[in-house]
Amino acid sequence: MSEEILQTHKLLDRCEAELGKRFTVHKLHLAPDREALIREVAPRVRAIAGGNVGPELMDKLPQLEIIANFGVGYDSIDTAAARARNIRVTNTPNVLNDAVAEITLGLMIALARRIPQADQYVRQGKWPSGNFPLLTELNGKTVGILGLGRIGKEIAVRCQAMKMRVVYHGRHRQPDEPFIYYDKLVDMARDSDWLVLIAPGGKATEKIVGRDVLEALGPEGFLVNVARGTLVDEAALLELLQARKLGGAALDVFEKEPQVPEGFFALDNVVLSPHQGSATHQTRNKMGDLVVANLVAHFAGEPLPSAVV
Ligand code: NAP
Ligand code: 8YV
Repeated sequence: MSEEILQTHKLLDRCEAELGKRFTVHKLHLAPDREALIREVAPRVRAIAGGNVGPELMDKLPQLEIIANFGVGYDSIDTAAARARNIRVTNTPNVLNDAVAEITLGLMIALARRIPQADQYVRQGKWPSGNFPLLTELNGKTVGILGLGRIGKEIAVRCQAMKMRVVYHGRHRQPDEPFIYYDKLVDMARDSDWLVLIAPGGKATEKIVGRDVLEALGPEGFLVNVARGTLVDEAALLELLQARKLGGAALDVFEKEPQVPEGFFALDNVVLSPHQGSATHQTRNKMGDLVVANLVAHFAGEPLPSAVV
């Protein structure tokens, strides 16, 4: 009999096929009665594939040994609760660094040159009545990166290719990095033209980008959030964008996504993206492969490829 696992949400076809080859997979997201399914499989399920797992679900699955998160960010998993219950947690690091770094530069150029708005300008037949306005460039500007980690470093390399000056903030200075380190985020925002967020979500970074940081970035400054919506005081962000006290923002993540405050929709100094950071076939398939690899390693009693707990 193959091991029984619980899948919490839709995963990629290849990942689901590989899981199905090796395990008996119970799909919570397809269950007409989720609680009934959980009660029925609780005596046998030893693993979860997906995300959004808190102590309530952990306590309903007494045999649970491992949660294989689909994503590098695991803020949707209560890791303290998992640790307390000797449940392992894995994520999908590195395989998505390039995809996220690429969209970050794409969002920066789209915002600097208002590409979505320019596209609409042409589609609405406005060009014959006049040229689209002159805008700004990345080269020669300073970009401050909040979170010079696996993805942040890939973003830094690409910003350098754009002839930008890179500086960074995090809890620790990284002596091997050639960039200037700021121990205060508000100081980095003041000295930067662009502020790129790529640090983890969760309590420790909740609203770390508050009104003070946004005001320090200022009317010529641009915010790019490819981390988590929870890092930003979204109400203050919207207000400052509407008041033109912040130059612009490119947002791939939101506080209550997929709900997005409608106030952003009418703004021409904003580029909006529906959490597309890793949304490519090759990257999502690699993320799925890592979910499978962690579960296979666990049940084989081998070291986990990417454990966080
Ligand atoms: P990582 O390698 O762990 O890097 C995280 C960086 O954030 C580190 O440099 C760390 O530096 C800094 N950091 C951590 N906690 C901090 C805090 N409390 N205050 C300030 N800085 C802090 O992670 P990664 O693989 O690059 O991924 C980063 C995040 O990107 C993920 O957690 C996820 O939320 C997000 N992400 C989004 C997408 C998307 O689709 N938009 C896709 C993938 C990932 P210090 O240790 O020095 O503080
Ligand atoms: C995923 C992400 O899209 O890896 C992350 O942390 O934010 C994205 O790669 C997201 O986790 C959805 O599963």
